[in-house]
Amino acid sequence: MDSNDFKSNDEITWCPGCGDFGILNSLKKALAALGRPPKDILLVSGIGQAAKLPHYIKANCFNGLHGRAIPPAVAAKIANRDLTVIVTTGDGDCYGEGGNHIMHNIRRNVDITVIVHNNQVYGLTKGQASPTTDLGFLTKVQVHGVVMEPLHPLEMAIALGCGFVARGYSADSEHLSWLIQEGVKHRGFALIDVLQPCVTYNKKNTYEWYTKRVYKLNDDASYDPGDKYAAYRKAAEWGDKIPLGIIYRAEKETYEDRRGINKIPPLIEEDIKDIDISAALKEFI
Ligand SMILES: Cc1ncc(C[n+]2csc(CCOP(=O)(O)OP(=O)(O)O)c2C)c(N)n1
Repeated sequence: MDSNDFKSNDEITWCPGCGDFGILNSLKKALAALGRPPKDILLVSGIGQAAKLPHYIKANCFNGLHGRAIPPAVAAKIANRDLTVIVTTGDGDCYGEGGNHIMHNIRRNVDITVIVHNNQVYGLTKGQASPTTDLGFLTKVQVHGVVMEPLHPLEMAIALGCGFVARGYSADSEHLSWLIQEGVKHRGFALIDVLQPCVTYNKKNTYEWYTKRVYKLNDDASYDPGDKYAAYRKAAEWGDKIPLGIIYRAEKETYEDRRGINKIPPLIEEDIKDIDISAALKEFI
């Protein structure tokens, strides 16, 4: 398989140069390398520029409400565990409106992969501050600068017990594709936060700004992603140097293990022909 097996015919409506293109290409490469056909893949998103990504890949797609991508992804995985379920979401969608869902689904630990396109703004709605926007950043709404401290998603995920916490960069497609493959192979909830320049609304954290600072953590054999406290310190590193890679990894029991779900046939295989739904139909139609 190659990336072309996942090509969709939808017209792409992102700005030229948007970091979302790098994430799209990396995901297609990763899916090709994983070798699963489009019928076995479900991409789930909410609303935003990032959330348009599933339209641009040939696979199953569920495009729901703003901030609510994770709940249907979790439900779909539990009902049909043979699917590879991947969420593509923005920093606003995932950490803002969907903040509750990411927190508690990290705790639930269903086997899905969440890719956050972190451009540090609300791109679709024209550049307002998101939870990851830097303190003091000026926008057309935050005209005196952002007054709230930014949320640190990797530190949050490690503190919540997420078993796979990684950071990618949209301009390093080979590396991001590898991270996505590792995230999908991980059993349990995997979070991949991707640094994604927004060429229209974030003139601060540009390609130039990131490219000068990022370095690859997993090139350093002495770094142990299994050491939670070292990982927490790494996740907090931000400034002249910004680490990319698998920051924290731990094998854990999943929700499916704890509930014994893997031992019974998936919901999708249940025979529903004898279930009488006439009363429900009468009430709601
Ligand atoms: C319930 C609800 N609240 C707000 C909106 C408006 N809205 C749509 S997308 C969005 C933010 C998108 O930002 P982000 O998730 O960071 O994605 P990006 O567009 O930057 O990729 C907002 C506030 C909405 N559609 N629904």
